[in-house]
Amino acid sequence: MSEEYGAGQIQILEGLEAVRKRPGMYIGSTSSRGLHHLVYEIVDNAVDEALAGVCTSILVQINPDNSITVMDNGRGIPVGIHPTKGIPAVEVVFTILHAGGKFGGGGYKVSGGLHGVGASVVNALSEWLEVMIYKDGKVYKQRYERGKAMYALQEIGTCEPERHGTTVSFLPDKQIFEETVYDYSILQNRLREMAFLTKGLHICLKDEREEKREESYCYEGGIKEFVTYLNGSKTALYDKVLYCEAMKDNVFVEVAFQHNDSYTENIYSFVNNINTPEGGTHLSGFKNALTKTFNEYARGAKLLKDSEENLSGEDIREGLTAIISVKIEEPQFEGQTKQKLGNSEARVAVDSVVSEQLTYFLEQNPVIAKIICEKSILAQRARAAARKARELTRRKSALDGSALPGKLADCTDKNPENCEIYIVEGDSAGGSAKKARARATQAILPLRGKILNVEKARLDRIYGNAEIKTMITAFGTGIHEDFDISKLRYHKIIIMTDADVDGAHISTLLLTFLYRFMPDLIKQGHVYLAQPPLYKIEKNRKVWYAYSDEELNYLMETEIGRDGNNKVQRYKGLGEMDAEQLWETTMDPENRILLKVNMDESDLAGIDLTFTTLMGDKVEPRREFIEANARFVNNLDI
Ligand code: TTJ
Repeated sequence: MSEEYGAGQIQILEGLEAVRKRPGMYIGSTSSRGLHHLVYEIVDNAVDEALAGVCTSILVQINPDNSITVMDNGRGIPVGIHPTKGIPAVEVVFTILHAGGKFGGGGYKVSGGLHGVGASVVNALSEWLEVMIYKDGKVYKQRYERGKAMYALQEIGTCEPERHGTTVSFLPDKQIFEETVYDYSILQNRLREMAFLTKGLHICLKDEREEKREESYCYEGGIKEFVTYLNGSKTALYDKVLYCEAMKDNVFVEVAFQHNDSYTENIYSFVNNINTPEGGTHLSGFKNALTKTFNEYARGAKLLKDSEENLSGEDIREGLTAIISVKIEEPQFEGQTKQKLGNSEARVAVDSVVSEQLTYFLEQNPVIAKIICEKSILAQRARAAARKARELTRRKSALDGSALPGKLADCTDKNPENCEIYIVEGDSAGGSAKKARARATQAILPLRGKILNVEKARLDRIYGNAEIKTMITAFGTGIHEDFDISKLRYHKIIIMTDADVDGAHISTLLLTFLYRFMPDLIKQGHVYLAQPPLYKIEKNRKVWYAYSDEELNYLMETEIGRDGNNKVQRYKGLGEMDAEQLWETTMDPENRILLKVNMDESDLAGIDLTFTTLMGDKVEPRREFIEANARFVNNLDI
């Protein structure tokens, strides 16, 4: 670039240099998460155009080199000279920090509340970025490398006068990101969610790398269809999805919900299209309205007698799937992770919109109203029974502080950081594990047979279940509202099951329990799956273990050789290994392979779907899921 920089341009570069120095401050992290964040940042801008009603379609493409192209048919970023910066508005957007805002038009910019760091951050963190604008029959282009404009905005040709839109392509910088390969399914989940949240918007995702894939999302019903989708693998209690929508005190409120016959509550809240996993004022406004309105209705309809207690919020939300989506001009985020909405006007708006429209709906739909009230009353009774069961266990352990389950072979070290607990399927494998273990740090808890499927049981049964009680006591953390992670007795909880279909099923049952009742154990990385080997190969008194078919083949081709005299043993279960083998292959911290169970908190809906699909009672979706995700068994990202 031959032009000299003016003072303004030097400032610009200093701004973007700051982004390159501390990328984490702007996009959270430089891991895979940050990498995908770049795409959302650009897509958010296009979605803003859609929310303004001037863009109907967005294409997101993963190119063969893992660069990304985002194309919209909006008005096109303005190209006129910016009144104070003296450069084209588009260049301001891509080179000045915090200049993501709209120009002219006095737009109601809502998306990007949490990310919202703007396109200039993406530019700063890209090896190169190119923007093309189609506007008034002309095509404009500019290219940047690591944030620096390579030339002034150029008019590069003409287009049909009807055509309008913006196309941005960028290649994330390998100097910045630890991971530079895009994951189709991560983009897929977020873009599908975006499409649900913006009714009528077409979003197309295209993968142009080796494995070509393409999918389009467009939901005329918006979040109403989102609820149907989430309840897809469950059994809905009634066929309507309740839906409210209104603008109230400058807050746009949209709520959709439907109950299913399960016992878990499944509510996702969003502010300006961004998920708020920790909820906030919009969520509490919704819960408040729901509790109040159903109690009023149940009393009025004499479904709840004068002598009976009010239904609690939890009772009414048992088996509820709901989406709450609000759009507000200046979202305030609170809490440690800044994922909790703080604006009090959102609480008031959601509460009043839901109360008013739900009261009307219940009066118009007495059959549905009754179904929900009756389910809530059953939940209320089960909860009272569960409370008794829980108090009983609590009292027992209070009498004798060390009342650990008899089946537990505890370790001697008392520092939880050093300690591990192996949850083992069956008494015989449990016996081998007890012999094999390092007594100081490894505790063994054998469980008998299949544990209770918590997706299909009410609280009273869950608390009454012996295997579950045993685990809760052994972990030491308590459960549900009593959960306290600081009391965790082992920093590694290791699930060890046979490497077969039954074993995978038991692992899934255990993970379901942990996910539903002690999600923090997973979130904070305390849960692991042991990986027992599938094969033992012996030749000339040497021994190898293979943990997959691929590994077996590899060993046979290389080290071992296919010639005659070697002996391959397929392990069907942990029980076939003696204590020494079990130690060597699966438990010895020096040699074992442990898979850490992660959860992607940006896709809670996806996780929920995984569990209800695997554990719920509809057979067809489960079969399809297992066929499509055979890898789940080996892949620990739930
Ligand atoms: C702002 O108001 C006047 C007309 O143009 C509006 C605008 O900024 N439109 C706009 C921006 N459309 N699309 C974008 C955009 C698209 C992508 C893919 C990326 C970025 C940074 C902006």
